[in-house]
Amino acid sequence: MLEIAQEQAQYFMELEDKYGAHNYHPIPVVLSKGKGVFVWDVNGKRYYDFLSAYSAVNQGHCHPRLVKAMTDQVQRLTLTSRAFYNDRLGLLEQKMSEMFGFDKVLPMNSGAEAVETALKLCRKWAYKKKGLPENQAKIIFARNNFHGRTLTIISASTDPSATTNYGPYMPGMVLVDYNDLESMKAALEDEMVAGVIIEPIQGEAGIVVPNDGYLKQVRDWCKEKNVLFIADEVQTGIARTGKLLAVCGNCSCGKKCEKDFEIKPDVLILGKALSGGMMPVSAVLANDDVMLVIEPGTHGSTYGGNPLACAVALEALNIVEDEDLAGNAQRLGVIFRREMQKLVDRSDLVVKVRGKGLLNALVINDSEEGDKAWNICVRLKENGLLAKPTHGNIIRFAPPLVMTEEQVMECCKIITDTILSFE
Ligand code: IF1
Repeated sequence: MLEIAQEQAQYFMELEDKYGAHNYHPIPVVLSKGKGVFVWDVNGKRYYDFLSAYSAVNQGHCHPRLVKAMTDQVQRLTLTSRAFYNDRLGLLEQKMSEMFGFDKVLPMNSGAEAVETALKLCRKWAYKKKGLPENQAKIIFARNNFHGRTLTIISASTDPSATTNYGPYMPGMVLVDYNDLESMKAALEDEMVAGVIIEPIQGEAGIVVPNDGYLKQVRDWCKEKNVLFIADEVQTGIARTGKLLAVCGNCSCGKKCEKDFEIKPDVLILGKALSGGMMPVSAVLANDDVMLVIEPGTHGSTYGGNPLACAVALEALNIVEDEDLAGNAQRLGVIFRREMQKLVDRSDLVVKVRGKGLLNALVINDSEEGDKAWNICVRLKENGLLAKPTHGNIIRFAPPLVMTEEQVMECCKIITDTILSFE
């Protein structure tokens, strides 16, 4: 039995290897079904999903309300292009405007496209409003950033695996150290700076949470210097960090509450969980003084704002509110880090747990081998829990936000037992 099962998984892995580009190195598991916090492989083995497709499936796999919204809409109208109006786009824009507190919404598809859109918006604003000379605008990025895979975006990447042999690169990018106010202050002295783009928590860098007050200070300096503060919340947004947005204040209500935005960005970028894992839906939000610098015909996308995407995204956001996913992420995140701290105290293999809400990471001590985190993830898989290493020795833990306390406790036990089994 077991042999047949392994053969079946092997078949699909070899198929991808033979016919697919080799741009990934996946954990050896072949998934075929998902429901809530669980996924199943082709042999019917069940796993807790602690990646959530990099935080795209915050609402849980195949949420019944999303399945319904999608199947209803897919039978009515899916794509019109933006050459015409449709009866879903305005409803989503209104919902997002009210929920996140911005005048306007510009819909795109992938996260990278939304980041590109925000960068274009920033440059255009710099020329039309700030009065910078033509082609001189610069945008500040933090080192170890991850904003996507396009040529423009990787031009600001400091990760050689993202950039090597992909040049020439886009000019106009300035790099500063993340979480370092000194280098940010110095960079903002350049009068050609139009914007600062930042992840409120750096994801790919290994769930790096900045010091309290860092983002607020950067935000204040941006205002002072008439520079746009652009928050890339593609990964941190939509309840993941225990708040509707990572830049919110301490409230966990998951609803619009402008007074509780610790900092309000000039430009907000969302993606991933905006569709709850159904399809690529992303968006850029800004107020009129910024967004209206883009005129008809100067930016767009065939699929951006399509009625299917809008119907799905509208329901995905309603679920976040109705099920208080922000509150749940906040509550369960505290429990997860408490339990993992016990493991850190017990095991020499784990150096640290860090994160916010249900976006957390364990830092593995891999001074001898270098592939410890990978081996731990493979054994976690065998023990029924899927996670992925990032940056060699860091394991990211980001389950769907529809988890229960009982399930979190069970998962903490799986992680603890698995790591202790290495000693
Ligand atoms: C891959 C990481 C996560 C993002 C932020 C924009 C985008 C992303 C903050 C682009 C995308 C992804 C893409 C995914 C791996 C992944 C990732 F490990 F690389 F860092 F989530 F943590 N801004 N992040 O995190 O969005 O165009 O992909 O829709 O396989 O490249 P996208």
